[in-house]
Amino acid sequence: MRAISLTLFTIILTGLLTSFSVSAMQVDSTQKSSEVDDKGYYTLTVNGRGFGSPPNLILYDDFDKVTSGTDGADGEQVPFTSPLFGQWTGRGYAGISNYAEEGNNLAMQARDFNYSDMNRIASLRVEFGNQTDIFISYAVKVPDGNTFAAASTEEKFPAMSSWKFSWIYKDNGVQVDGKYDMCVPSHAGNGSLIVGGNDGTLGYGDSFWSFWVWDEYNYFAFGQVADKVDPVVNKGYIYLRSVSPKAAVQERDSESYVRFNRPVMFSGVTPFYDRVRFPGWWGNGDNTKFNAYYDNIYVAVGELAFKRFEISDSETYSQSGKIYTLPPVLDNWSDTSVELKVNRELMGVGNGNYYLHAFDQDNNLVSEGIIVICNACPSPPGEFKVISGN
Ligand SMILES: [Ca+2]
Repeated sequence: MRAISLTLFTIILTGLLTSFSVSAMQVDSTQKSSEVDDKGYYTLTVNGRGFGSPPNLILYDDFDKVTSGTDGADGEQVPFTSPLFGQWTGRGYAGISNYAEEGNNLAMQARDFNYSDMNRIASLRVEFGNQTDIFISYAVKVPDGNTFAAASTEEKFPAMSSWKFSWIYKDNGVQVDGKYDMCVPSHAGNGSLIVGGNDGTLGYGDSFWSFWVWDEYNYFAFGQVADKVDPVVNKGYIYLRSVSPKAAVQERDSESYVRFNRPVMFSGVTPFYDRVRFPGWWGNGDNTKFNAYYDNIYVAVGELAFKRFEISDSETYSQSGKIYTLPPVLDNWSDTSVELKVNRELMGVGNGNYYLHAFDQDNNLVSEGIIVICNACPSPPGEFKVISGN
């Protein structure tokens, strides 16, 4: 998806190609473990070539990790050690994030009902040092019986700006203060969706009307890689994706959307950030019946942040309605083999099939639609058939 305009580099590389072969990232086969590990996850081994170095994974939390003694229950506090990989650094406000239990799945509640002021915002924050490059993905829903933030009735978008779904920022610089901050994304009123913060705006995404589903999860991904010479002057790469069972994949990036075809950083603002929190903020209007669940939070930083493996419910990536970024086991990552962890909650008759999609560090979809979870294949109930290869 990203154009490479390094003509000189291309000329030099063309000369080198006579003596070297360039190995692009490619998936050849997959294999899933038959049993879960001690934390309750299946291991999906991906074999191929050109995997290179792993991304700098900071955190992965699907809130379902089995820990000794307790694995969370409805209304219990989510500990900072909740993530399968990494851990939370702190909170966004005084509000405590509690588990939400829905069937076999656990998620995180965005509201603390013990507060009525700003501290009712239950937000978890992870810090990672100064960075210019990031990729995040997560799932979010408004459960049945609740409203969208600032909406007085269910299944409506309010007129006012009401919900910053995640907030990437520097120090505590979420105000107009010269410290980078970016809401990814923000509901800006009447269903409009914007990627912007108090110290700069990148641009709009497809409106919430076009994809948002009620009582089910919506899947967001956002990433950006800044130019390394001058991130304020030279163009970087910016990407936003929204997905739901209603609308499939909606993407905008620096090549498809003129507003994203720009430098990542802003003049007069710190050209880096060091943390992200979920949710970023919610408020304004009538929030009597607001609550939301967050799940499957993935955070990677650094120049390789876009390199990743996702599974979705469609063989064709663009037609996916549910997408999960899978956490790699960094210690077992090699150029030809990567181990990924798969949530057991995705397994089971009735959950459909899932397909693996691989992206390289430039956000190119390099491998698509390898079936890896076969809940709906013709096999005895409860037996998960593994198909290797494509
Ligand atoms: Ca979960």
